[in-house]
Order: sequence, then structure tokens, then C-alpha cells
Amino acid sequence: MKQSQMLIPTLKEVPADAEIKSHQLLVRAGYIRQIASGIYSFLPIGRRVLRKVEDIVREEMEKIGAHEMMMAALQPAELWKESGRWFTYGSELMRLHDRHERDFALGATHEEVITSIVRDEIKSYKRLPLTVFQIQNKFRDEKRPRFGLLRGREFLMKDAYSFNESFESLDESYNQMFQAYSNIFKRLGLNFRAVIADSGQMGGKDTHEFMVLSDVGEDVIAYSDTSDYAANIEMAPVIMTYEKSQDAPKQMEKVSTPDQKTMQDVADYLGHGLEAGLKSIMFKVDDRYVMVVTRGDHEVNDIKLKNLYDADIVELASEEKTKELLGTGFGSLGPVGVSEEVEVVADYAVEALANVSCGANEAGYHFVNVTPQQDFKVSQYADLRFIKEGDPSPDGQGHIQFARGIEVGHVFKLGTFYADNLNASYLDDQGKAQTMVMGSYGIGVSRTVAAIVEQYNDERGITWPAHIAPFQVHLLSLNPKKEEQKQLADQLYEQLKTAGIEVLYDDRKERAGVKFADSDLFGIPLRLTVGKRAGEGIIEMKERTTGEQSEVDQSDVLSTVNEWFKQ
Ligand code: 9G3
Repeated sequence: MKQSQMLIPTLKEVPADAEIKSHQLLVRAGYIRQIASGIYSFLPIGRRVLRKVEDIVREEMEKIGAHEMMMAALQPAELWKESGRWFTYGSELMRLHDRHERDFALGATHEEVITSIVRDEIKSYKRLPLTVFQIQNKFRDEKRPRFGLLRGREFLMKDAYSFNESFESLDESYNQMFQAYSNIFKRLGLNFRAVIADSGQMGGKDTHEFMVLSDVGEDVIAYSDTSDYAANIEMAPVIMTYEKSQDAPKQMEKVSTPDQKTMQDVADYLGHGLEAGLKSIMFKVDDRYVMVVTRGDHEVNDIKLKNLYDADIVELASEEKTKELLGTGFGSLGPVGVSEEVEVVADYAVEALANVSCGANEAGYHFVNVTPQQDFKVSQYADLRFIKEGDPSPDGQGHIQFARGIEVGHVFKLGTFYADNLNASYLDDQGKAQTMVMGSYGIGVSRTVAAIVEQYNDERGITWPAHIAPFQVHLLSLNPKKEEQKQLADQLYEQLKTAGIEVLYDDRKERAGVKFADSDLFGIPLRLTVGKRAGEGIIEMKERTTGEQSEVDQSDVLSTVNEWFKQ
């Protein structure tokens, strides 16, 4: 294709709102343009890259017998009312109504849609297992869209759904999908890890996230320094056993701690380390109020709290509610003497403590020499803290290290939640009606494009893996006004195109410097430059990633290019 006829608006300056490399480069190189916060259009060269990623996903899906379809993106509210999710999702679910005032949702995901199709069409166990997928834009009204394609409000997802007659069959589908995901991310040249994840609102048990390692990743991965254990920090269990304190419990006493703001201030003031203090935080868990107590040097893991209560909503209690329940605001909360209406739960580490300090539920006062069970009641102990670097790995091998990751894939064993709620059943080989068992499997396709750029770039622009780039060859004619240059470049363009090479031809009347800078931004693997030596039939060839340059006679260009892509 000829650049003089294409929409590829490149920018010299970095867009002000683009904080990370992939966002900056995809905008500067003319791959995407934002139309509203978190909403992007893919320009022509962006669409070509997207299609290459899609095609690799398609191939691996079809290899495991998943068939592509295209579901409706406009979803009638009735389906979400049948599954109950119309009311459990808040403003993140984009809702609208049609001319008849009927409620619809813009597709954030398609469990309800696909289950409503399958329940009407599949009746016999002979038709199972069945796996379908689609590649379609999803709509989720994120509170804080950011980082360009990494967290958008409209994004391209491959979502697949498996329908199985049993949990054993679901395990097989899940494992096949797991392997297909590994193949996909390997083929995309990504450095990724499959990590054990939290199933969140999806219910079901097993779930894994595919994480691309990156410092701009929003997720934290806890991985073992000696085994292949890796989990999203949200759910990584803490298997530590705590040595019970041997100290005889002393008499608790109330001390004045004027103007001490943080846990560290109080610990310093009382002359002990953070780990000899208790941290007490009030949460609203669905419709009850819970005080979570952890050791002062630990952090409450709200996902573990949510799973402990199997709750829908877990959020910090407001300051005024805290004042109402405990008589004081944040800063000197503690479990001693709290009223019955507040349930006190504590992390396992607290149980082993004796003679520690905690807030006295009175501004400017703390208790010292506090010992659990003797000085305050705990309704239950549980694993409620985030795992920390250096903690033992949950698989018992080695110790935990942290890394940041970009979640590009997520596979779920859903179980029977949707089939139950939407009555998707089949007749088994005894003619008995059985509920279908489901799995759902997602890849963030547009997010993956950004993750690839995060991993493949240098100071001059993008350095795509060769099979992902929008074109294979970037052909530049430096001075189209010079007849011999224009002729040679035109001839090469025709020759390469005829040979089936994907070539982008920069035939614009621009200065050489502009052409070279744009070429480096695009990240097309191989550049052919027709310049001063066109008269001698000599072309300059340059590899984008390595920067390696060579001179090629015009009669050898096609064989040299074909040879290069064979490697
Ligand atoms: C919603 C909104 C946001 C959501 C969901 C529903 C995440 C929702 C989880 C999934 C599960 C799987 C199929 C592909 C793989 C992931 N955010 N999830 O269900 F209404 Cl607003 O999407 N779905």
C-alpha cells in the first residue's frame, strides 16, 4: 500500500495523557486514536496488527475444536435478570433502552447470551462437549480507564464458552483451553505466566489468569523463587504457622498517645516494632459490619475477606459509620470492648501474639499489653492477609517473590451457575435431564496488542515480532522527484507485491529524516531504502530490531527478502 494514500497520522510529540510506552507509541505511530476516555479507534495499520493477533487466536481455538460465531452485542435485560446479574452489576454494566423503552445492556460478557442459545438448541448428551468462541468488542464502564488499550471501556475480547456433561469433561475442556492459551502467547512472543487466580463474582472454583510480566501491569503476581508456583496476590494463600508467644500475658493498660497519626508513629511512640501492634480496620461486608484485625506489619486482603463470607460486596466502612459503631474515627481503632453488633475476625498471625498494643477506640489513646482471647474476643481466625515477599511459597517449595503483570487471558471453570439459572439441561444416556456444566475463557485481544508493544519497543519506536507487524517490508523512496529513484522504487513495489510480500511504500514528498523517523516508529521488521545509489541499482536494507544494515543489488532484493523471512 502507498502511504501517500493512507491514513497514518504520526506525531513527533508524546501525547500528554499517555503515561506508558505502549500508549505513547501506538498513538504517535498512527495505530490508534482516542475518541473518548477509554474508547479507541484502530486506524488502518492498527487494524492490520489486530487482525494478525486475532488470526493466531482463531487458529489455536479451531485447533482444539472451538467454532467461531458472532453473538449479539445488544443484550436484553431479561437474560441478565434470569441470571440475577442485572442487579449485582452496578454502573460498570452499560445499559440503554430501545424505542419501546425496553432495557438492554451493551455486552460486557456473554455467558447469558450463549447459554440462552444453547439451552434452546442442545438437548442430548451426544452433542456435548460443545465449545464456541467469538472475537467481539466488549463494553465495560470502567471507573478509571487508563494506560490506553490496557484498561479501556470498549475493547476487543475473544470469549469462548464450553458446555460439558460433567465436571470431568469440563476439566478436559479447561486443560485444552489452557494449552491453547499457552500456545497463543508463546506464538505472540510474550513473556507470560499462568497464575492461579480468584474466581471473583464468577463463582466456580478453578481459574487461572495469563499474565504478561511488565512493570506497568496492574496485577501483582506472587511466585516461588524455586518452583513454578505462581498466583495472583489477591488469592495467594499464606501457609505460615506462627510460633505462639511464650510471654506471660501482662495486665492490659490504657496509655495516652497524643498526636500519633500512623501505625508507625504509635509503634515508635510506644517503643516497639509494627509487628507488636494490632491493625484494626472496619469493613462493610454485604449488610454487616466486620472489624478485621491483623498484625501491624500485615495488610488486610479484602478478596480473602470476601471469600470468607462468600459476600457480594466488601468495602471499607465509612468514618461516620465507624464513629457510630465504635465511638471514634480512624486512627485509634481496636478490638477491645467493641459492641456485639461488630463482628471481630482476625488473621491467623494475631492468634500467636501476646502483650501487644492496639487502639483504645478513643482518640489519642491506645491499650498496651493486650493479649487475644484474654483481652478481646475473636469470632474466627482466618487467612486474611496479603502474602508478602519472603513468605514461604504455598506449594511448600521456596519463598515468594513479587512481579507485576498485565492480565491478557482468564480461564474459568464456571460449573452449573448459568445452566441452573437459565435452565440449560440435556438428556443423559439414561434419558434423564441433567444440568450442563460450563467453562468460560477470555483473551483481551486489544489489550494483548498493547502488552506486545510494552515488551517490544526501543527508544525510536515499536519493534514488532516480524509476524505481528502491520507489514513485512517498509519501502522508502527518499527523493521521488529523482526519476531513477522513483522508477526503481515503483518497480520494486510492484515486484514485492506480486510476490505476495506485504509492503508499505513511503512514496510521500517528505524529507528523508521524516521518512526514517516514521519508519522507526512503525516498527516494520525490514526497511528497503531507494536513495542516492538508485542509479547503480543498489538498495539499502535495514533490520528494524537489530539495526543491521546491508546493501543489496536490485536483482537480489526479492530473494534476500524471502530468505530473511524464512529465518
Ligand atoms: C459485567 C461487567 C464486568 C464484568 C463482568 C460482567 C468481568 C464479568 C468476568 C468475566 C468472566 C468471563 C467470558 C470471557 C472470559 C471472562 N467483568 N466479568 O462477568 F456485567 Cl460490567 O467476564 N467472561
